[in-house]
Amino acid sequence: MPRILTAAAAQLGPIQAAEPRSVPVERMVRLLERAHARGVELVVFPELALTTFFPRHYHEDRREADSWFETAMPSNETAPLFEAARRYGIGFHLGYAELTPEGRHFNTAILVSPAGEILLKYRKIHLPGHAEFDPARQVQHLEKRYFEVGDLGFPVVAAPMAGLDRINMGLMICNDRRWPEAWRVLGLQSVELVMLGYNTPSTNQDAKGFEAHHLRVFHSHLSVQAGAYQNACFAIATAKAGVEDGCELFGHSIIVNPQGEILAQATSWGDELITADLDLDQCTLGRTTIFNFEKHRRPEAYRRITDQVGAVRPEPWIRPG
Ligand code: CDT
Repeated sequence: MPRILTAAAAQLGPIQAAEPRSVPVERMVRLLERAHARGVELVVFPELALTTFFPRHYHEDRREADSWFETAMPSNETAPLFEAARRYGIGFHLGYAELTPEGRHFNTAILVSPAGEILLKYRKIHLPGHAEFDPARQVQHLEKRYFEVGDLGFPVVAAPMAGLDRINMGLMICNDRRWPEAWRVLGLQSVELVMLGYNTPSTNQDAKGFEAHHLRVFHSHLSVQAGAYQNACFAIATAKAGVEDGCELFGHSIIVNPQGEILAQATSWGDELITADLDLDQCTLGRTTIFNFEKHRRPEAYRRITDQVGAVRPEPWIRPG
C-alpha cells in the first residue's frame, strides 16, 4: 500500500498591525475550505500566523508586547480554525507567539490533528535579530527582545494522519531552516515530513551590498532543499508574504521532496494554497543508501558541533624544517 499524504502550504498575505486576530483566522478558515475542496489532508500555515510580524515593532516596556501573544490555544479567537479543521478532517500546523502561565514568552508552532488535538509543540531555538532598539536599522528585528530560546529541542512525533497509521513529523521555525544542525537532529529521529513557517524580509539590512536581492529567495530555498535531501524527508515551508506594516516579506512558499526537488511553489504575495501528493515511501531511498546514518555517520569526528559555539581560528601553517 503506498503511503500518500496530500499536503498543502497555506501561504498568508500580509497582516497589518491594526488587524485583530479574527481577520487572519477568517482568512485561514477560507484556506482550509479550499484545501478541503482539493482533497488536502494536512495544511501548514506560517510562523506567527495570527498577527503582523510584531518583532519589527519596538516596545520599550516589554510587557506592552504581551498583546501580541496567545495565553491559550485554542482560544475564543482561534476556535474557528480548530472547528473548521475538525469539520473538514484536516490536520494543521500553526505558528503563534506563546505566553505561558508562568509568564514565559516563546515563538511557537503546533501540529494539530484532524480531531483538534495538539500532537506536537515546538518553540523556536534560533532566534535572529537583536534585543535592543537599533537606530541604524530601517526596520527592527527584535526576536531576541521578545522571545526566550525554545526549551523543547527539535521534536518529532509519530502520529496517525490522513488514514495512515503513523507519519514521523517534525517542526522548526523560520531561521532554523538555515541551520543544518536543526535538520540533522530531526533526521536522526527518522523524520519523514518537516513543517516550518517563515516571515522573511525581502531586504537584508545587514548585507551591505554583498547579498544581491534575488539571492534572498535562493538562500531560503537552498536551505530547505538541502535539509530535505540530506535527511531524506519531505519539507513544507510556508511564508507570510507581501507588504506588512510597510515591510516587504518575500513569500515563495515551497513543498520539497526527499530528492530536494521543489514539487510546488507559491507565485503570489497573497493568501495562496499550494498542494502536492507526498509519497512517503520516497524517504526510503536516501535513508537506506547515501544517508544511511547508522552505516555512514562519524559522530566521533563531529565533537566540535556540540562542544563549540563560535568559530575558532586555525593554527597558522608553519613551513616544515
Ligand atoms: N523570522 C525569521 O526568523 N526571519 C529570519 C530573517 C531575520 S533578518 C534579521 C530568517 O532567517 O528568515
